[in-house]
Amino acid sequence: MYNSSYNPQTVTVSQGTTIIWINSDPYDHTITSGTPGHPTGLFDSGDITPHGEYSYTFDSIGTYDYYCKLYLDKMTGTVIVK
Ligand SMILES: [Cu+2]
Repeated sequence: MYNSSYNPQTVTVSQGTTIIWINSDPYDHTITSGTPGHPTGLFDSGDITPHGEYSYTFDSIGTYDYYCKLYLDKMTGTVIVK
């Protein structure tokens, strides 16, 4: 996370991959499954503080949208699991 965006915004990984997000911004972000205002409840990091990180293992094939709950800052990302 940097400049209020997820970099890269979309990633494709193999089933069983663990992704680690690191907050390189000087303010908090979250990794929340779903789309802005519509969490799916699959995963939610809670507030990730500056320099903090969060990891999640994607065990099932599919396309997973996620977003940041804070400030409605329009941060969105997608993990494609094949
Ligand atoms: Cu954010």
